[in-house]
Amino acid sequence: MIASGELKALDSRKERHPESRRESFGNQKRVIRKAEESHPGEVKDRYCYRWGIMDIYGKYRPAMEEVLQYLAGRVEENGKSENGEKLYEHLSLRIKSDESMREKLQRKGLEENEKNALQVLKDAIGMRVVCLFVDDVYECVQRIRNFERLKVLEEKDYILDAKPNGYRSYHMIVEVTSDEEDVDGNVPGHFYAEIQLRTIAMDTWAALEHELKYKKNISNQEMIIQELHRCANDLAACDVSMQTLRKIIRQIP
Ligand code: 0O2
Repeated sequence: MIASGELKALDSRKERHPESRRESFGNQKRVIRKAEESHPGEVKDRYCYRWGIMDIYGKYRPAMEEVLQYLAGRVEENGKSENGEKLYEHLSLRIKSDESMREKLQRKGLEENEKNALQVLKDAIGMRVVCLFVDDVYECVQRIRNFERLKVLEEKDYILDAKPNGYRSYHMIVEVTSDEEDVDGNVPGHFYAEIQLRTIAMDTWAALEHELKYKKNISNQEMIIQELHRCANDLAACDVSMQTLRKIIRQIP
């Protein structure tokens, strides 16, 4: 991950030349290229819009970032239970990288353009809400359904109905309105986001499985798949136990 010191250095280069974008553009490109070599993908995604280089989201990137911040802000504002306890442990936010979005469009046989990236696929904007307990996941889902500017288009409960590999999570595809124009020229614009909600245990499993999925030349695939499935079930059993413990502790006068 790119260090914050390096980001500051890159930012300050732009601040030093605020009115001379054209003159310093060649130099900026060199700086980006150099930073890209050490942090593939990250720098380009962060700077290409700000520095005038378009990625697949074109001019819509600022609106996407605003939508993402709006979602995070609403979850933070609504993130306490009635007895004042935090409903979630942490949030993670991302705009799908230019590279991943292009790869996904290709995989789905779709042309690489703004409309397909922003409207046909609906997960360019993504927020993950990671909770301590399963009940809290459902409480967060309930609260999100009532957010202003937001319409729920689709919900998938992979907690109740885990994927065959053991993946558990609650997914919502939502439409969020923005003051900014969308890819169809509508103002207010319509943007789409995927919200994933899960417990820490589910999140840990997904992160490990994601890591292993990309390891090549695994000789004993069948055993690995079975073990991953077993781990997912063990973690799910832990989630149930923890939930029960909390209930018992809360009942103690
Ligand atoms: P990334 O990099 O996380 O964004 P689709 O979105 O069309 O590919 P589908 O079936 O419509 O697939 O969506 P689904 O099942 O709701 O899954 C979408 C996202 O959930 C994935 O996004 C993953 O983030 C996560 N996910 C789903 N299944 C698994 C799984 O088995 N293991 C792990 N680790 N994550 C999973 P992306 O676009 O694949 O990736």
